[in-house]
This record gives sequence, structure tokens and C-alpha cells, in this order.
Amino acid sequence: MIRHRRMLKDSGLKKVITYGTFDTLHFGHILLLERAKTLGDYLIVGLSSDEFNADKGKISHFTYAERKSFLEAIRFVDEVIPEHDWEQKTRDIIDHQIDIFTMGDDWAGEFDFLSDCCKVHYLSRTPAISSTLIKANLTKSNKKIS
Ligand code: C2G
Repeated sequence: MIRHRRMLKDSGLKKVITYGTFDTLHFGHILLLERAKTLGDYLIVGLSSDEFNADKGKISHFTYAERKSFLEAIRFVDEVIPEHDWEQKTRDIIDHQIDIFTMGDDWAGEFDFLSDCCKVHYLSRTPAISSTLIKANLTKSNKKIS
């Protein structure tokens, strides 16, 4: 993997990183990942572990392994790494020689401190869709069926 990373850096490829839970994957996530990839040549996703989700007050419907497999099936995503805590971003950016950090603009300003080690770019969040909304609608429709 280290040789692979060195090859990427030596090849002059621009590396992008983003983070998230990506539970109940939806078009808001896909549009974010598609635009994130257009910022460079290689996109790494820091995927929140089940434990970190609990720290974030989120209970994801799908496990980390399931969410990772969904992301790896998306052609815009080149690599998925675990996100265990809020503090690892700087280390990830250094270890993976990242050029651009990006997130949806619901996080605008929260990660500006990372501009010390890479470009920080926020992308517009897709309105009217969220994992929470999907889960709420699924619960409502299940109640109607039962
Ligand atoms: N997103 C989006 N449009 C939506 C929903 C989400 O663009 N309708 C973006 C978010 O802005 C984020 C990414 O998709 O950049 C992942 O969103 P979540 O899975 O909700 O991730 P979150 O819980 O915000 O965790 O360290 C950062 C955290 O891990 C982010």
C-alpha cells in the first residue's frame, strides 16, 4: 500500500479526501462524491466507524463493512479508510499526501484549520435528501403496511 501511495504521489496525481457516515446511501452522497472526485485524480473517503458514529450520536442502519462495500462500488471512490475520531484528519492528510480536503457546506468553516496542510474546499450540500429523512419515511411506510 505504501508503494502504491508513493507511486500516486510520484505520478503527480492530485489526491482528494472527504469524510462521512454515508449511511443509507442516497443521491446527495453520490453527487458529493462525484464533485469531490472532479477536484483531483484520486478520491479517498474517510468512513465513520460504527463506534465513531455512536460518538457522533448517529446509529447507522448499515454496518461499517456494509457501508464500505457500498462506497467501494462507486466509480468516483478510489479508496476507503476508517474514520475513528475527530482528530485524525491532519494525520490522514499527511500520511496519504492529500492535496485537497472537501466536505459538504453544512460543515463550512468547521475544518478551515486543515488549510495549514492542504487546500480546503466546501461543496454545496444537496437539498431535501438525508439519511435521516429516508429512515423516517421507511419507518412511516412500514407502519402503514403492518
Ligand atoms: N451530503 C450532501 N448532501 C446531502 C447529505 C449529505 O452533500 N443531502 C454530504 C455531507 O455534507 C457530507 C457527506 O455528504 O460531506 C457525508 O454526509 P454524512 O454521511 O451525513 O456525514 P456526517 O455525518 O456529516 O459526518 O468528520 C466528518 C464527519 O464524519 C461527517
